[in-house]
Amino acid sequence: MPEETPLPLPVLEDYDEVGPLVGIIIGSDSDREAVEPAGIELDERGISWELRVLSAHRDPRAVAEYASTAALRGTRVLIAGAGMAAALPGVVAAYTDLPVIGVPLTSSKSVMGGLDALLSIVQMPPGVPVACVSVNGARNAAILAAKILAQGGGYPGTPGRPTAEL
Ligand code: RP5
Repeated sequence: MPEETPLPLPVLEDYDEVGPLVGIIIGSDSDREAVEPAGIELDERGISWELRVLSAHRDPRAVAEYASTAALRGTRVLIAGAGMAAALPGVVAAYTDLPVIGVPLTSSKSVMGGLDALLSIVQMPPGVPVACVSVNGARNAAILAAKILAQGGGYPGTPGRPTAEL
């Protein structure tokens, strides 16, 4: 029998084949500083992570590709931070079965210090849940991600850590 060649998955071209345990997505470069505490917290816990800037409004196709392939790469939890009409966590949740933690962020154009983003993230319709931490609560998002990972024995080196099957 001829050796089977895996089918190419063009959407994965930009990403490492095996992803980190946690994927952090933000809607804009201007959100970077606000989610830094999440990266610091995950580093301190020895949990692998990556950060992507992908806007639900400006580049919805890239968001769909990233979210729909994250589990395939072995990622176990997604954190999505955005400000203003923060559709990002909800759109990510629409494309994956992974748990999604939304972080409402304050931006220079926020209404009431981020209330706009808080409501956009927390008011998901029934059937598409997004966990929501406080406004600018990136550190809590990382701690929650760690707790979710601990339930499945998903820390690096733990037997059962999923690997990508491409
Ligand atoms: C949201 O709009 C982003 O998450 C950001 O918080 C906000 C403003 O984005 P920029 O205009 O700074 O790119 O989509």
